Amino acid sequence: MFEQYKLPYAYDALEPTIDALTMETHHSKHHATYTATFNTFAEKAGVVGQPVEEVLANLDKIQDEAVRKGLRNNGGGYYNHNLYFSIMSPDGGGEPTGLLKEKMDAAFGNFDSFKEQITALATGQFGSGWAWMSVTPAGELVLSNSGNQDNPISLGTGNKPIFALDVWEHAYYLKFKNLRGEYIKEFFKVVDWKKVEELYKAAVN
Ligand code: MN3
Repeated sequence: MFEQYKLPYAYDALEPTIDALTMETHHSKHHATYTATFNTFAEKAGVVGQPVEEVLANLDKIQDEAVRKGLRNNGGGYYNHNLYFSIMSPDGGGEPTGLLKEKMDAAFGNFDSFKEQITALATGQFGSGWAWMSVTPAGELVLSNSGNQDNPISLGTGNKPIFALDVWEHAYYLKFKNLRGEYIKEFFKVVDWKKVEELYKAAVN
């Protein structure tokens, strides 16, 4: 059984940046459904017990097309939201520090430049999808975007995501309506950079 990520904060804890109804719907409806459906397909594929990363990295080994598609979409939805919810915090915001700051400045110039680049990827993602910061096998940071519930693992890049920005409309529509750019600008107020740094360190170990 793949367990849904349990939020370490209340649904209203990210107010006013992310409103309580959006958080509750996102976690208790959307993510709960991805998790349940992923478990159904994981059983069909016989991959229960494997880490989700391994399942997503080995989709091409699944023969049955419907099962492969089910794992890609729902395993992706499961993994992506686990990461997204875990890098937000009521104590978030500000800028990266320590090793993460060093690495991000080396890769993107400075924090403002990082924000510009990831914002361009997130606003430029046509339709539903995600923007990512990931760690390459060489330990370098790279940015990307992807459609639907794809991610750098399921796309076979070999990179490990450490930062996920959900730009499906369900992530912002109740509060921000069609203004994806406004949501992205606000999102940075709740990013837990300490958590992202932890994920960076785990990814390079
Ligand atoms: Mn979502």
